[in-house]
Amino acid sequence: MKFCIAMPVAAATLLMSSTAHSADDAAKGRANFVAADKNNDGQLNTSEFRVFIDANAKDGLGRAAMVKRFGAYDRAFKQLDSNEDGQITKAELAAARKK
Ligand SMILES: [Ca+2]
Ligand SMILES: [Ca+2]
Repeated sequence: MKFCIAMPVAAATLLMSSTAHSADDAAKGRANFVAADKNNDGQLNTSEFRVFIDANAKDGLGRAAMVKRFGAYDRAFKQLDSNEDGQITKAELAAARKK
């Protein structure tokens, strides 16, 4: 398989963009978010984000499997964390989905 170096970045950008193809996938994504949010603050920190990506990868959501394969968690996190507070909110995920 051939992947260019820019792939992880593209994967991060597209991480959530293709998850809304069906209501079912969107529901899975939301469930994975809640499950990954271990401290129940409605946001994902970097370690919770890894759990979220792994769960999405397992469900075949978006490009999560690609982020996982490339180990591009940090890069994906930085792209999604638009206010750079080290937490990813549902709003930030939703915003990324619209890009
Ligand atoms: Ca959290
Ligand atoms: Ca944030």
